[in-house]
Amino acid sequence: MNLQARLDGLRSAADAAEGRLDQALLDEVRAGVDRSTGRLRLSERHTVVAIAGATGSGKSTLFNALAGAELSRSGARRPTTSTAQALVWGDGDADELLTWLGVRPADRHRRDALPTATPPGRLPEGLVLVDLPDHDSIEAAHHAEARRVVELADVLVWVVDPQKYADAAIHREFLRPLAGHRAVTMVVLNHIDTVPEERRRSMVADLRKLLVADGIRDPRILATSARHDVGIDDLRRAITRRVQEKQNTVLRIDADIRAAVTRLADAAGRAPYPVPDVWVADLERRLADAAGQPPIRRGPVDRPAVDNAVRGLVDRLCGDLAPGWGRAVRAAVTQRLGDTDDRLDAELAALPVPALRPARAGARAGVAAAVLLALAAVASGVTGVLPPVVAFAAAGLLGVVAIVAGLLDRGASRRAAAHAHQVDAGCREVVARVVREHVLAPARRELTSYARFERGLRSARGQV
Ligand SMILES: Nc1nc2c(ncn2[C@@H]2O[C@H](COP(=O)(O)OP(=O)(O)OP(=O)(O)O)[C@@H](O)[C@H]2O)c(=O)[nH]1
Ligand SMILES: [Mg+2]
Repeated sequence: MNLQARLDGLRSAADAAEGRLDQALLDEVRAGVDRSTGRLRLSERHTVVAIAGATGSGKSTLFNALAGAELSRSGARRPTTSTAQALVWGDGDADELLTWLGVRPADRHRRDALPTATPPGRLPEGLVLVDLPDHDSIEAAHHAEARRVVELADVLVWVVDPQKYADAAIHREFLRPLAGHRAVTMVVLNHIDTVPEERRRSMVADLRKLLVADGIRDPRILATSARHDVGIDDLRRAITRRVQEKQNTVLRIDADIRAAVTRLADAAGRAPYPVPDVWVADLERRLADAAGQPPIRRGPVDRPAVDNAVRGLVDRLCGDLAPGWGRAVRAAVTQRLGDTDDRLDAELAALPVPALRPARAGARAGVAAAVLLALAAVASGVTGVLPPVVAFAAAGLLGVVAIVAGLLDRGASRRAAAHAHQVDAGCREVVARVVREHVLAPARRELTSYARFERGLRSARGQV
C-alpha cells in the first residue's frame, strides 16, 4: 500500500479520536502526517542525513571531516553550532528541500563549490549532510532547531561521546522514541581517541546494551575520532550505503507511521466492535427478568435491576477502552436510563393482560358440580329417595354436562396457554426493542467513531 494512503489512514484515525484521546498526542500525530506528506512532495533524489547529539560530542568536527573542509565552526566554546548547516553533494537543485528543512540560505553549502580538499568527492551525489545544534542545549533555540530537523531528516547519525553516552536524558528523549527507526539510524561513539584502546571494545558493548534496552534491535554503532581521523572511512561507507539504497525517505516515513500507530493504539485501548450477540442476549434476559415474567408482571419494572444490567453491558464494552472514549460511551447510554425504564413500563403495560382465568375457573366449577350432582343422583336412586329410572337418567344427564364442561375447560386451558405464550413473546419483543433503541443504538453511535479510528489505524498499518 502506498505511503500517502497510509498517512491518510493515520490522519483519519487521529480525527476519529478527536475529543476522546489526549489532544497533544493527536496534534503531534497530525503534525507528523503533515511532515511526512511534505517530505513526499519534495525531492526523491536527495537523502537528508542529519548529525545530531549533545554539545561537544564532535558533530561539527565530524561534519567537517566528511565534507573535507572546515565549513561548520567547531570549537571549545559550548555550545558552538547555533543553526543547522547543510552541505549538498551533486548538482541537483536542493533549494526547495533546504527551505522546507528550515536551513537558512547563508548556511547552505555545495560540495561542488568547495575547493577540492581531502578527501575529495567520496560521498555520493544526492547526499544532503546537515550539522545540527546540540539537542541538550542551555539555549532553547538550539534545542528547538535540532528537534525540528531530527523530525524531518531521512537518516539520523547520533553522536555520543565517552562522557555522555549513558546520559539518561539522551536515551529517554531521543533514542528510545526512535527505537523503531533502526533502519535509518546509526550511532557514533566519537572521541574514541580519549579512551584507552583496551577499554574501547567494552565501552562499545556497554553502549550497545543501553541501546538495546532502549528498544533498538541490533543497533549500528561506529566508534570514531573526528579529530584524529579514526573510523571516519567506516562512517563514510555507512552513509554511502544508506544513500545508495535510496529507500531512506520511505523507511523513515514508514517508521514514523508505525510509531504513531503504536502510540494511538496504546492510548485508545480496545473496544469490542461489533457488540457480541451473547452480550446482547444476556442483557435482554436480565431486562426481561427485571420486567417480571407474565402473568406475574403487574407493577413497574425493577429499576435498579435494569440499571445494573445496562451498566453491566457498558462496563463490558468500555473495560479496555481509553477513559475518554469509555466516558463518551457510558454517557451516551446511561444518561437515558430513566427513559429506558419509562419506555419499558409503558410498552409492557400496553401488552394484553393474560386474564383467561375466570373462564377456566367457571368451566372447572361446572365439571365439579356436575360430577357431584351425578353422584348424588346415583346415590338417591340406590337409596330409593328417587325412583331409580329418574335417578339414573338425571345422573346420565349430569354426566354429559360434566363431559361438556370438561371439554370447555380443556379448550379454555389451551387458549390460556397460547395467550400466555403470546404475551411472553410480546414482552420479549418489547425488551429487545428497548435494548436496541435505548442501549445499543447510542453505544454503537459512540463506538462508530472507534470503528472509524480502528479502520484508520488498519490502513495506516497498510492492512487495507
Ligand atoms: N579528542 C577529540 N576531540 C574532539 C573529537 N571530535 C571533536 N573534538 C573536539 O571537541 C570539541 C567540540 O567539537 P565540536 O565539533 O564543536 O562539537 P559539537 O558537537 O559540534 O558541539 P556543538 O556545536 O556545541 O553542539 C572541539 O574542540 C573539537 O576539536 C574527537 O574525536 N576527539
Ligand atoms: Mg557543532
